[in-house]
Amino acid sequence: MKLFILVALFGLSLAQHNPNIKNGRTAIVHLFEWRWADIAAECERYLGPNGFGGVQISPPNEHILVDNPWRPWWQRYQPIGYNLCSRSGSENELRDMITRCNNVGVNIYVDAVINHMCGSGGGEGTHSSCGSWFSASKKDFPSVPFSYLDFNDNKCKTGSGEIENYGDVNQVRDCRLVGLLDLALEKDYVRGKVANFMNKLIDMGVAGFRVDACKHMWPGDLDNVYRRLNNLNTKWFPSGSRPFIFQEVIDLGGEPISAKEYYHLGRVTEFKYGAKLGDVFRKWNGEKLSYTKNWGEGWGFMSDGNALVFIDNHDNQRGHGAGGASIITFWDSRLYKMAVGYMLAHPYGVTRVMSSYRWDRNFVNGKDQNDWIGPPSNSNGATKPVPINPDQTCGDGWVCEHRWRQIKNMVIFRNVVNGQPQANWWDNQSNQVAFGRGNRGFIVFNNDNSILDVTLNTGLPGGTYCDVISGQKEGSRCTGKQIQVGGDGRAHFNISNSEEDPFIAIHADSKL
Ligand code: AAO
Repeated sequence: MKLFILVALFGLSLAQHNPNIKNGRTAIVHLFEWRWADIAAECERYLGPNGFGGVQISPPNEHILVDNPWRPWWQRYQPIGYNLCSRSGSENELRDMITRCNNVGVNIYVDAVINHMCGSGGGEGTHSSCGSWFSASKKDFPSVPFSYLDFNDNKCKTGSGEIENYGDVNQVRDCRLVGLLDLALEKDYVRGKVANFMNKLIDMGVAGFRVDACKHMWPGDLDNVYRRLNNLNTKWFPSGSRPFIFQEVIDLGGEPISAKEYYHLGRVTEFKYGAKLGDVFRKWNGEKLSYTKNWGEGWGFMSDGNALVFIDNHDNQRGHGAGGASIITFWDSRLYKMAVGYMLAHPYGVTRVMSSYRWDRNFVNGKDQNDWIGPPSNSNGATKPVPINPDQTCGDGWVCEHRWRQIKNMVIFRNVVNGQPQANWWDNQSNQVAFGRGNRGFIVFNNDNSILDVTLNTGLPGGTYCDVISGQKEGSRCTGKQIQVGGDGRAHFNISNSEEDPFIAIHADSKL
């Protein structure tokens, strides 16, 4: 009996590590601050046809409206309740988007903000995305309803009621994170309301959740909430499928709360990944690309089966959260394409690609004063649609990194090599490296200040392959470089360090 329970528990938790991605796809894209209507269209016209497995969406819950600064992106991390109207659209638009994305094989993952409600200084009234009344000072959120009884203030032992010291586990989990009213997730009532919110989304067809601020919640409380979650909707998922759970825990070491406390519950965001790969591609702290021969667990990262990885996220691309200056973003586009390419070629982790919008940065003493600026919007605060240019890029300030040819083609590369082990590593003991994935794909990087000129064993069957970085295969022709692989699997590569994209990738489906 005990063994049975153990197996059942183990089974449940492992299931929540599975992204439930359909049709052998492998990568998720975060369409940060996109409207539901645009995501639906993007699933049909771009993500489905190009092999993207899923979309992380911005929080769909009712949120506070912040006037000062004007409509910052972070207002959506301040829930007013669990009605599903937000800056991205109405509940009907959300449901339509989930349906249309599922119908083209693209999963939806919801950013679930369940640690807290709005900031304690959020005022009183109906200044919220669905117009629900609330009072932050009275801790009253009637649309849920939550009252002052549903918050942790009695449990918190700091003088200010705030998290004052990340070295104190109790503070981090029982006090307010940057002033946000901290929900008492130990209460059965609160757990029930949170689970109802998530279950409504599951029943609408979502495939899982990015759970916000998990460091600030007790693993036992999360376990209880997750156990209340329904299986996924059988219209799109095999019966008995558990929601995919990936938990935001920032663990760069040096704090008593560590990522491993959450492994049994689902995957965890591996923040070391982007911070370290940033050092490597920037050549900071003496790092070299050749040192990544044992990239992944060999670098002290969490085990492969627990990790959700990314180069940058919506916080650290603008100096929030953690990771520091090494984080590479679209602002450093040349390095960014290489770093994202490396991530997508490498077998470690479930990968998430970032898709951003531009904002006017204004650095004062190294800090961006405009780190709050929300998505491209009209003056009334309504988010602008994402227009698609004739060359497939996006307009109106939407960056659409996921549509950059090099990144989109590496998402396809990852699908083509799915399940194949890393193979045929080569490096020059500096910043030129190459590796393959079984006999399905091969990638070569030159991040040195010299020319790469070398013949390598690719592991691929002989033939002519089209490089999917400088171009791509279109019908039977190649718009980029062509690579001849001999019958012995060997191929000659020449990459100048002055090229726009100093890397080459070929795979089974790019064979001419
Ligand atoms: C806004 C205003 C606040 C105001 C508040 C309430 O900005 O001034 O007080 O409203 O009115 C987002 C924004 C916040 C915003 C909030 C609500 O980022 O600025 O506050 O919405 O609107 C911690 C958490 C982590 C969190 C991260 C931002 O642990 O969970 O802070 N991320 C998520 C979301 C994020 C969101 C929230 C949570 C809240 O992704 O978008 O906030 O829903 C250390 C700790 C980390 C900690 C960081 C930053 O990191 O380890 O756990 O993250 O500090 O406080 C080195 C260390 C590294 C350290 C880092 C930074 O790198 O190695 O460990 O330094 O010091």
